[in-house]
Amino acid sequence: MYAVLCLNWIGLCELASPEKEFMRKALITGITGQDGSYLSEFLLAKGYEVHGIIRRASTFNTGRLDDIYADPHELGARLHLHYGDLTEGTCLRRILEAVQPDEIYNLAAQSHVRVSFEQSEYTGDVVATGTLRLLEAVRDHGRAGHKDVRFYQAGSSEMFGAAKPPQSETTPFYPRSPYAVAKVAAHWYAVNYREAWGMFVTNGILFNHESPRRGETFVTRKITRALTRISLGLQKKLYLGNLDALRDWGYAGDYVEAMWLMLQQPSPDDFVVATGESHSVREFLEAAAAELGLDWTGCVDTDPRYFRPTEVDYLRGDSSKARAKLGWRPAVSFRELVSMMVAHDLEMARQERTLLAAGHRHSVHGASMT
Ligand code: NAP
Ligand code: F7E
Repeated sequence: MYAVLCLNWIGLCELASPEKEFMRKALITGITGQDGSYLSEFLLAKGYEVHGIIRRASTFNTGRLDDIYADPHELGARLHLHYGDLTEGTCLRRILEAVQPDEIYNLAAQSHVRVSFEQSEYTGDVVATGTLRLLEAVRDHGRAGHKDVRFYQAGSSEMFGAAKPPQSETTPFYPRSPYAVAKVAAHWYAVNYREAWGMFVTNGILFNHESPRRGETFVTRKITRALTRISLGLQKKLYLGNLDALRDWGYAGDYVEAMWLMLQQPSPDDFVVATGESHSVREFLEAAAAELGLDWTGCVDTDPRYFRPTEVDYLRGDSSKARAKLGWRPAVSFRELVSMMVAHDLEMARQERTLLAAGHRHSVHGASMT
C-alpha cells in the first residue's frame, strides 16, 4: 500500500492509485454512436472509468466523443478506446481480459432498419451473433475466475413490430425487418445466458430516442437537417417515405440513464423504456417546420425508395415497470425534443451559410441517403 501511495503521490503510477482501484469500470460497445456518447458522458459524471470499443475506419469516427476525449497520456484520463468489432470474438476476449469491467453495455449494431433489408446477413452477424460472441466471452471470463460482470443488452421496440400498441414487456414480439429479427435473437440469447448460466444480463427494450447527435439518415434528424437548410436557402427539397408511421420518440439523454439504472438493480430483468406518447412522421415534420415558421408542404416530396418492404406502423410503449422499479421517467417532451434538434441544426446550417458566403466550399454528407 505504501508503494502504491508513493507512486501515486509522485504521479508515476496513476493506474495503481487507490481511487482507481475502487473506480467502477464500464465497457461500452458502440461507444461512437448516439447512445454510446451520451452514456459515456453519463458514466464519467458518475465517476466511472469508461472503456469503449471502436471500429477501425479510414476516416475519424469519434466525432461524438470529441468533447469528452482526453489524451490517455494525460493524468486522470478516464475514457479509453480499444479497437475491436462484434464480428470478431478474439478481440472481444482480449479487451475483456485487459479492461476487467464491472459493467458492459452492448450498444453496437448495424442499427438502420431500412439498410438491414439490403445487408441482412451482415446485420444478423453483428446484431444477433455479435451479441452471442460477447455473451460467450463474458461467460468464459467469469469461468476463468474474474469478477462478475453486469451486462446490458440494447433491445429495441422494433422487436414488437406488428404487435398492437401499447407494447410492454409481456407483449409478444412480431419483428418486421432483418434488424428486428436479429434483435429478437439477441434478446433471447440474453435471456438464455441469464437462465442457463446465472449471468447478470438485462434487456432494455428501448423505443425510438433521438437527439442532435442522432445519425443523419434516421427520419427525425433527416427532417431537422433538411428543414433548417431549406429555411436558409441552402437546399430546395426533402424526400421522405411513409409519413403515416407512428413512433414513440424520446430523448436519448434521458434513455441512457435508464440503461444504467437497470444494471444497478439487485437482479437482472427486462424493461421497456418509452414516453407512452406517439406521433406520426408527418407530425414531427409539422412540429419542426412550425419551429422555423416554414410551410413544409411545398418542399417535401415522397420517394418510394424510402418505403420499407414491411413497415412497422404503430409503436407506443408502456414503461410502467421501468417507472415503478427503476424510478425512471423521461424529462424531455416531444415538443422540447423537436425544438432542441431544430435549434442545433439551425446553428449548423448558419455556419454552413457563413462559410459559403465567405467563399469556402462546404459539402453535406449523406444528404441523399436513407
Ligand atoms: P448508432 O448511432 O447507429 O450507433 C451504433 C454503434 O455501433 C456505432 O458506434 C457503430 O460504430 C457501432 N457498430 C456498428 N457495427 C459494429 C460492429 N460490427 N462492431 C462494433 N461496433 C459496431 O445507434 P444508437 O442509436 O446509438 O443505438 C445504440 C443501440 O441501441 C443499437 O444497438 C441500436 O440498435 C439500439 N437501439 C437504438 C434505438 C434508438 O432509437 N436510437 C432504439 C432502440 C434500440 P461506427 O460509429 O463505427 O459506425
Ligand atoms: O424511421 C419512416 C420509416 O429510420 C422511423 C433505429 O434507431 O428506432 C430506429 O428505427 C419511421 C419509419 O427509425 C423516411 O418508414 C419515412 O416508419 O428514423 P427511422 P426506425 O426504423 O424506427 C428503432 C427503435 C431502432 O431500434 C433502430 O435502431 O420513419 N420514414 N421517411 C423514414 N425513415 C427514414 N430513415 N428515412 C426516410 O426518409
